[in-house]
Amino acid sequence: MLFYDCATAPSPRRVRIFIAEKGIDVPVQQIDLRNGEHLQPEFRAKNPDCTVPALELDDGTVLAESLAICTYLEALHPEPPLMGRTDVERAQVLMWNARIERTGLSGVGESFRNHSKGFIGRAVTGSESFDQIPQLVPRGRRMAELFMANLDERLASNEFIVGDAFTMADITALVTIDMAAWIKLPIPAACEHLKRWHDSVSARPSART
Ligand SMILES: N[C@@H](CCC(=O)N[C@@H](CS)C(=O)NCC(=O)O)C(=O)O
Repeated sequence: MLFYDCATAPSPRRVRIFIAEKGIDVPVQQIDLRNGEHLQPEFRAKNPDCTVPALELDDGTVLAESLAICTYLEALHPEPPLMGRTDVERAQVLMWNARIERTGLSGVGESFRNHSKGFIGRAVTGSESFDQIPQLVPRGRRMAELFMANLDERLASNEFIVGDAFTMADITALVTIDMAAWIKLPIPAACEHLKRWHDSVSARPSART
């Protein structure tokens, strides 16, 4: 098994945190996104989507997408459960994870990539080139603000995003909140539940990655 990572990128950090929570050892190869290594033929042949994270299995199968990779690792290493302990929890983890990706991660990503000089011509992740659209900068920020407000409401009555256990949904949200620093969007003072949760999940050893 080989994990294609990029130490400075948020999406593979989701898998790094997951692996650290599981306490497993997975060999890692760094992909230099800044210098476009993900667009070169060698990596493109592994993952035609040209994104990290990716996980190459011993039979040559390559899995991409954080959620797919983590679902596979959960099946191999069920303890501790990070994808939900019951059918309902498993569904809730998927529901919240999708919501966080659609609102928070997309919002922060759009706001950052459509503004940063480093992403001129690379406004969308992946194999194709897309121009920046300046109007998406404030729209993405607004999406991220709403994401934080909605999550704060959820965390008012839940220790973690899905009840009383740390899951993949918390990992995706943690990475999103930390990435929001790139667009200078801190947790608003009014979001006290979100702040309590963020302090708690950031203190886990896995979050240091
Ligand atoms: N939904 C995907 C997102 C993957 C993704 O966008 N990864 C970024 C790094 S955070 C990437 O590979 N970027 C390459 C690029 O900028 O073209 C996942 O979670 O696996």
